[in-house]
Amino acid sequence: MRFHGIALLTSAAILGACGGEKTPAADTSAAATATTPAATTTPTTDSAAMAAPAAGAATTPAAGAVAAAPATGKTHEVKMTGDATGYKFEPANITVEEGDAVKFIMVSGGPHNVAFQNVTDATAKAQLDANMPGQKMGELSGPFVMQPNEAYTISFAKVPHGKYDFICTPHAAMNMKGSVTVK
Ligand SMILES: [Cu+2]
Repeated sequence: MRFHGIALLTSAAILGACGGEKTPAADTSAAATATTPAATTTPTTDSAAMAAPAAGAATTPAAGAVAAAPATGKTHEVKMTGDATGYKFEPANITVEEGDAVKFIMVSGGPHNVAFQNVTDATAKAQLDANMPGQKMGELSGPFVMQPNEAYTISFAKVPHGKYDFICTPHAAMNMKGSVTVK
């Protein structure tokens, strides 16, 4: 799934190219609101490059032709903690029904995130990625959750049965990881 990488790159290009202007972009998606650090970049004259990626950025969720599937079942809670005893997801390994959601709650020691690893099945990868909201850091890699009680919820609707391993990117070296098994 190269589209997301391209979309991110083009989003950055848009911000870089248009950073000095106040022209409202056509897309009002999270991509436009979440990233502001490029404002210092000098505007360029490459208007053609601005127009094309704008359309791509606006349709990012549909790039893989997979729509997010809202949860239809129960919501399971997983705490994300970090303190003197270590960094962990609690519980680290859970089993859910297809259609359930998992709500990852920031408790301490953030920022944390949820980044799925080694998802090889293309269908699973596309649906899971589509079901991950917000300004992702990359494919299957959720945004940082910073504040206590802030949460990040992922629907497992239409996600194929299987075991999905994930890590917390900032704390991967501290072995902060877990799994969701969809049965
Ligand atoms: Cu973490």
